[in-house]
Amino acid sequence: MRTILSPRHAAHAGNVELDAGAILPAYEMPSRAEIIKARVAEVGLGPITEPDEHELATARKVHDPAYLAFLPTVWPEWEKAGRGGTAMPYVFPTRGLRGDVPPQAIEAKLGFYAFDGGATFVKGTWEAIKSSHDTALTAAGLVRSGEPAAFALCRPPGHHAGSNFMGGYCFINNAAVAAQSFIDAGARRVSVLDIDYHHGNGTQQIFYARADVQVVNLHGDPMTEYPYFLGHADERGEGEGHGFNHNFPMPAGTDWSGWSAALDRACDLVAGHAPDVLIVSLGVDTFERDPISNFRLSSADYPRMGRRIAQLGLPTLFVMEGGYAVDEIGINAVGVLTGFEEG
Ligand code: OKP
Ligand code: ZN
Repeated sequence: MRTILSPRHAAHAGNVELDAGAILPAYEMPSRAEIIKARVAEVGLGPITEPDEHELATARKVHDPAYLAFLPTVWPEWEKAGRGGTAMPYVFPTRGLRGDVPPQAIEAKLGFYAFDGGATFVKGTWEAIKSSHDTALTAAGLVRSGEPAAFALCRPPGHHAGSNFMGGYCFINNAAVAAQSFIDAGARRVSVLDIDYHHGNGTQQIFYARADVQVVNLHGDPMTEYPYFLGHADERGEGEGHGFNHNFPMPAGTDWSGWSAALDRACDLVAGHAPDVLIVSLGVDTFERDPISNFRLSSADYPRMGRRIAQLGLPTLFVMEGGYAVDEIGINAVGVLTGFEEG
């Protein structure tokens, strides 16, 4: 299968994050994408090409246009306010505050459009966000034009970004934009299977009231795992979307036996939806040595995962999400794809 990757992802670099009492280099770093790219080349998965530029028109159907318009203004406004370093949200309109009045100060706008401090900006962040969005849409175009599968090597990731908020290293929800692009091109049903360690709260929120895009999530139990405030098993969708959202929260320490049982159930749900296309939100932070996660999958499990997904027999778009064990991220992410191709 073809891999789409933009060199512009690397403009999002040098940012820091708050982590357990310290300010550290962000875990979501450029080497992640470069190491996956090198592994794609090493195993000969297929050609690696750059994305085409895409308008934000499709993104405006899954994100608030005012939110999308805010993203490119962050760094210029931050600089204009005399600041440098990393622009980061730190004050939020939680319960008891006004969440309905967009403020003017840049530090206030950052919090207005965020649910955590993990969506950080440096000078090149918007360029990288846009390139990641373009990557998802270009790879989706390959699948639309008949490729059985494609790999959108997106960076930054997207699954925590909702209709009008960023968070968890995510800004534009690349998988959601891709899903919308398939619907716009005539797909009647799409499934998003999110196998990142963290619940894809943004994807769930965007499609929660919709029956056309089914969202199935396998993840660490939000009682103890980020993003904490969404991802429970009783969240089934609302209105027309009721029954089209499925969560499989699992305890810390889950290994292949528990995880693969959930994957089997998730795949049965996807098959039941009979989608025209499957989008896999591919995170490999389920790995036993991931520095911020608590599952126990081994490198040998990733090809198994790919083979199970291939059994669905669906046109499939893989969209890169998380994975922070950088040394093994190439082996693990590409392992899913080679397993898929072996079927
Ligand atoms: C993004 B994706 C470390 C704690 C975790 C946010 C995790 C975001 C994960 N500072 N903070 O789903 O892989
Ligand atoms: Zn994750």
